[in-house]
Amino acid sequence: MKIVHTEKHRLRASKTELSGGIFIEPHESAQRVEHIMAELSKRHHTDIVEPRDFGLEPILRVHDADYIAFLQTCWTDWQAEGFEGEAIASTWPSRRMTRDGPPRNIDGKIGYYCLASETSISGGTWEAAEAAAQVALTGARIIKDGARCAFSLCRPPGHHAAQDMFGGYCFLNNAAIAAQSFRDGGAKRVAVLDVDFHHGNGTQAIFYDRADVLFLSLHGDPDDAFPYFLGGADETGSGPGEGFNANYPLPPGCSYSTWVAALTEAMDRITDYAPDALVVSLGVDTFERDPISFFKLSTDNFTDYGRLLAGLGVPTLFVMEGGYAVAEIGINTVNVLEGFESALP
Ligand code: 6XA
Ligand code: ZN
Repeated sequence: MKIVHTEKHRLRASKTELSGGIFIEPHESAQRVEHIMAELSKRHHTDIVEPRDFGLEPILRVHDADYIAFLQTCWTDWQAEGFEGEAIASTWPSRRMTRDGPPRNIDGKIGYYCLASETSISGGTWEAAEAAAQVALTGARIIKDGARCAFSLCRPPGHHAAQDMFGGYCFLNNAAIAAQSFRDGGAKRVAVLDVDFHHGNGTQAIFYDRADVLFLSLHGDPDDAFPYFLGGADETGSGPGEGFNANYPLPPGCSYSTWVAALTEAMDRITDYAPDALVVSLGVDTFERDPISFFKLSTDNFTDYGRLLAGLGVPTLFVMEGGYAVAEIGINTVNVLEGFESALP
């Protein structure tokens, strides 16, 4: 399968993550991609292509123009304010704070566009995020041109980013941008299946009132896991999108047999929907030794569910999301891709 990759991911080189009340080295690091690339090479996956440049237009099909302008200028505005560290939100339009729209001051503005404060913005963040969106769009184009599958090795990840919000290590919603590009390229129905440990709140928000994109997510129960404030089983879509959103919240310690039972239900929904294309938000933080998650998938389980996904018989774009057990991230990711390819007819 073709793999889309760019070294521009390195421009996302934030030094800090707010975690448990202290600043730590970010879990979401360039090393993640290095390990995936090394494993791909070790297992002779050599069909690696650079992204094409589709410009901003397909990104603006998903994200608001004022949000994009904020991402482009945040770091310069933050520095101009005289702040010493990386740009981090500390004030939000929370309950009972009713003033609408972004404030002028960057310290207020960043809170307006932010959903979680672990994620800082620093020099190069916008450039890397924009490149990751092009990686996703290039993967979608490869499939539109007739390939059965492709892997967009996006970094930074995307599924927490909504129309006008960043956080959870995400800035632009790569999977949603790819799904929208399938629609704009003529696909009638597109499914997005999110197998990352965390709920894809951004993707859900983007497509929540639409019937042309079915969103399904298997994730840690939001009562126990980030992003906490979305991802319940009762969120089924709204208006014309009613019935086209499906969440499978799963408990701490979730075993592969429980997880794959939910996957099978989600896959049945996809089969009934009969999409022209499938985008898989591929996070491997479901791994048993992931440092920030609580599912119990083993390395072999990734191969197994890769095989199952091929059985859907739908052109499939894999888009990289999370996974922080760095030593095993390559093995687990490539296992999904190889499992999938091995089961193609
Ligand atoms: C830290 C949790 C961020 C989760 C990032 C992730 N507050 N999302 O892996 O899929
Ligand atoms: Zn995740």
